[in-house]
Amino acid sequence: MVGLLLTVLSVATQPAPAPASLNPHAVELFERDWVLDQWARRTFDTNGDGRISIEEAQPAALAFKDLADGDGDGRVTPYEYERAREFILARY
Ligand SMILES: [Ca+2]
Ligand SMILES: [Ca+2]
Repeated sequence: MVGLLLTVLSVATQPAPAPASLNPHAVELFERDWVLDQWARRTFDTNGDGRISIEEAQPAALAFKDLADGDGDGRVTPYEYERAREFILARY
């Protein structure tokens, strides 16, 4: 009886697992490059704290990939990255 209660309690108090879809590396894209960071903060800093969090970096990284992947093969090459960076610098 006590054992069952303990089992129920330990299940109930376990922290919720982090969403599997979060990519912790997405945020590095913006920490590494101020041009991308500035661009991302305009649209994706949803809580307005001036920083791109891991959660906020997910849609931002997807949007950057859409913007940068000129030939649509699903990968951003260093060349495409530089072109996208120039585009952002010129436009934003
Ligand atoms: Ca934020
Ligand atoms: Ca590409």
